[in-house]
Amino acid sequence: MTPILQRLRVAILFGLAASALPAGPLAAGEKMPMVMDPWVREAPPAMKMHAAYLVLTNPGPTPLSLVAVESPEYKMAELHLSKVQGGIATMTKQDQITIPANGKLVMAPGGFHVMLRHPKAPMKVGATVEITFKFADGRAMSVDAPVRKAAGGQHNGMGSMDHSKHKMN
Ligand SMILES: [Cu+2]
Repeated sequence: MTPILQRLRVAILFGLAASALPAGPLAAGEKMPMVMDPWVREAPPAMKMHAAYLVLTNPGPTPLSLVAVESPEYKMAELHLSKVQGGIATMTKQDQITIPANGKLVMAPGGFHVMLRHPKAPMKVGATVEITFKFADGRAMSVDAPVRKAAGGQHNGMGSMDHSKHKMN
């Protein structure tokens, strides 16, 4: 990536982070978690599951427990973790994911992701998906994630697993 593109990308990341508005009560001195670079991977129209990826940072001094996700564009949303076991890609629903104090949770192809199920309308590149994150302490925050194609070169790689071949457990 050229330096100019790199700077542009950083500016875009900051713009997206700023759009993550807190939706719950916030105690004095507490800092809201931030979502950076959210995106939803475009899938063939027949596929009724889409994965969303992003980085969630916890700037606070206590661990944060992410317990649920929702999206008005989908009938269902779940927290998932992809793994490869014995050469088979599997993904499992996570009841909660802990984000360490002053740490971050990276949701990326091949690992944690938001599993969006049953889109209410076709989701193509250019569409926007609203995702709400709910935490165990009652706080919630929403972000807008654009639908994008998978990054170049990842199409057949381990990092970009095809959810239609996943075994659910
Ligand atoms: Cu999944």
